[in-house]
Order: sequence, then structure tokens, then C-alpha cells
Amino acid sequence: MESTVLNSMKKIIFIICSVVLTSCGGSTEKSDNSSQTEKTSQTKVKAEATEKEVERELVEITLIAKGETMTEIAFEPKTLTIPKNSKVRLTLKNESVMAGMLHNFVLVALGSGQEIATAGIAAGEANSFVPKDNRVIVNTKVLKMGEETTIEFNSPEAGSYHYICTFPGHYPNMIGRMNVQ
Ligand SMILES: [Cu+2]
Repeated sequence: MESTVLNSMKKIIFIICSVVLTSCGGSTEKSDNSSQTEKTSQTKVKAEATEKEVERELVEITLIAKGETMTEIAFEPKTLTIPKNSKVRLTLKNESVMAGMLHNFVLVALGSGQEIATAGIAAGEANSFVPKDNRVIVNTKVLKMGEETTIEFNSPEAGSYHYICTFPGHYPNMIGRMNVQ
């Protein structure tokens, strides 16, 4: 008698366990499915972003900062033309050899060079002499003599821009024009 009760209790426990397991399994499957859907849509977004990246033509530019006196200092070249919707890989080389000839590259809205350069002095060395200003599009750090650095950025929208060196005293001698077309 006792064993029969025990047996039927075992059966009940087994059934309960099965139900619990089944329902758990079911819901796990469901959540798996939904996370998979999420993953798929994330992958799609990523793929689209990558496609957009791929569409951008890579333009490699080497820009020289040179000169040993305040009147000699200049960018070379003084004009850069890049296609719109491109990805720019710009290498800035400081070819000055006189002590203290430090340079940076700051791409700014056309005509804003003087104000950005002045604000850059106030921003100080800790900020690479680059002020927080929405007319600054992109910039490099300040380079010592003989140093070089490479930055990558998406070309701004079609139009003309100035690039300047904001190291104190180097503007307006160090200015160039970037045309995006
Ligand atoms: Cu400079």
C-alpha cells in the first residue's frame, strides 16, 4: 500500500517536473528566438554601417609643417582638394628643426582662423591649443620637431575650410585651405 502511494507520488513529481521542464524549455526557446532576432537586426545595422564606410573613398594626405623662423613657418601644401563623402587619412609631419617649433593641424570653418587661434592660446597646451568651439572640425595634437601623427576623419560636407596651426604666434602664417567637392 505504502509503496503504491510512493509510486504514484513519484509519478506526480515526475509529471510536475516534466511540465516545469517543458515550459521552461519552451520559454527559453522563445527568449532565444527573440535575442536571435535582435542579433540579426543588430548585424543588419552593422552591415549597413560598414557598407556606408566602404562607400567612402579613402584619401591619404601628407601635410608638412615647416620653417625655422616665425616668418618662414608654413604648411605645405597650402591648398588641399578632397572629394566629398571621402574618408581622409591625414599625416602631419613637423619638419622644423629649430627648438620650439611646435605645430598642430586644426581644420576650422572658413574665416574662423583668427578667433580659433586666439581662443586656442587661452585653451592652453593641455588642450593642444585647441579651444572647445563648434567651428573646429578636427585637429591633431601638437607635434615636436621631427614628429608625425596620422588622424582619420570623414570629409566634412562640400565647401571650403581653413586649416591652421594654433601654436601661439603661428597664425596667420600657418594657414591653408581645404576644398571639399
Ligand atoms: Cu605651427
